[in-house]
Amino acid sequence: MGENSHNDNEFSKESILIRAASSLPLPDCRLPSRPLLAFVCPCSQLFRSPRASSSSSSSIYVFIYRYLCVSDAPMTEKMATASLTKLVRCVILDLDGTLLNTDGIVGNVLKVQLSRYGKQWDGREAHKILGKTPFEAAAAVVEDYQLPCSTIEFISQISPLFSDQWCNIKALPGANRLLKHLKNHGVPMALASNSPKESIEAKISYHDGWKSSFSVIIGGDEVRTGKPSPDMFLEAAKRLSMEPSSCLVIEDSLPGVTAGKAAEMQVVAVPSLPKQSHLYTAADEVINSLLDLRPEKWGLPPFEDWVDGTLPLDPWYIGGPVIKGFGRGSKVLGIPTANLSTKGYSDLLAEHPSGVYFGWAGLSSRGVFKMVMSIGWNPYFDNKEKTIEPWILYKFDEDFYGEELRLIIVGYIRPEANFPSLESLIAKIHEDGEIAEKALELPLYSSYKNDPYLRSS
Ligand code: ADP
Ligand code: RBF
Ligand code: MG
Repeated sequence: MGENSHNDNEFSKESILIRAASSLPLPDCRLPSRPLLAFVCPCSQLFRSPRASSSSSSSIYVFIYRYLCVSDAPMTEKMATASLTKLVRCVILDLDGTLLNTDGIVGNVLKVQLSRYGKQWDGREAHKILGKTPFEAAAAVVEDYQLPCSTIEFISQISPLFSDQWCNIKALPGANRLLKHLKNHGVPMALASNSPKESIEAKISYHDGWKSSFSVIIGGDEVRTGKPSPDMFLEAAKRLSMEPSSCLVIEDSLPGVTAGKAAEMQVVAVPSLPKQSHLYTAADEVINSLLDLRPEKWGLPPFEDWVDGTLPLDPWYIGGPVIKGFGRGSKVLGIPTANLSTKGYSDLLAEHPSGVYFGWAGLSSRGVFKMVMSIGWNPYFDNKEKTIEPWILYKFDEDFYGEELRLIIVGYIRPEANFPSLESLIAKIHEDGEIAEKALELPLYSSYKNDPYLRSS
């Protein structure tokens, strides 16, 4: 094993576990040709999942290429200890904006009530109320819009409007998957929201299996001060009988992240508003959506549903005539994207996180083809609007602007990213193309090729 080898005795079982977990290659990381550490280990010591422990007699080879921090330097005791602090045993989740897509509903309610005062709700102010307690959020709106009523009066006006909407709130992409996964692996979960307990219970009652997923549910009315105070998370840890350092908090709002760090917990931020991730510097990790959560980074069991670099999704459908895109000459770069108008699809687009997806493309007079696409703001170009950029994995001799294009999106590959150069962006897009090309051969995805939606116009 050469100069980077280590004596097994230098590491406790716990530190082996975290380093084994963190050895999973992350996107964009180049692995050194030789592992930093290699050893044979019984499965029972390596994994916490009940399935692995039931086959405790088997051993596996573990090759450590990379530590949690990006470094080729040998791991010191201090670093091993730092890795250890990342191991968690339970998860505390926020509700609105983290598990539930409440942002649209909040906007709709405020739009309705402000119009009664002759005012117009401006969505750009959404960040001001995100993660606040209901009282603080209402007070901010009353003040910003100079409403001729008290905060309490305003709350009593909007409360029934909100209650009418609870049944319409959708789970955010990846929320059901995450809850099921953690529940199946026996990871204790708590729900901690600034909303009153009664509203939490009402909202989650529309989602099968949610209530029973949580050992603890804490509402803003059950603690003295809501987030950003750590009270709620500390109370959740106490009721779960866990140390704060064993808790992973998942939060979409800045007050929530502040609260989680103040409680000395590990915090993953999933910002619910676009282009905000740079503000979440306090979080231990910022991800784009729950689809990008890697539980193994925190010592929790990894998801088992990724297939050859792709995550199968419930399919969704979008179509229309091909329109002119940004005119950046993508065709010249070998990645033409047949843009679709986003008009009429604003709800669908808002529902799906930005990222790289793949599926099947039908062109009315040409047939059905494999397709890989990005949805989002193209961070490299920092677009102002969320767009759909489908690259059809076929070489056409001519353009087909105006033709009817039908897409079925069947899987997810990765979040959108920024790149240091156009060359590296193009290389990554080609890599996405290869992943999609191969995955679409799998029966799991290939069956959609025959869907009549792709052939009708
Ligand atoms: P724009 O800025 O208009 O999107 P692009 O350089 O991205 O221009 O070229 C996109 C156009 O190229 C599409 O609208 C389509 O007419 C044509 N085209 C040719 N081959 C392909 C392909 N394989 N995938 C997508 N579009 C293609
Ligand atoms: N743009 C980005 O800024 N970041 C990305 O990670 C990214 N990924 C893409 C993946 C695929 C498969 C495709 C087709 C496009 C992607 N784009 C991305 C968008 C690309 O910048 C855009 O299509 C071209 O610049 C044309 O406008
Ligand atoms: Mg294009």
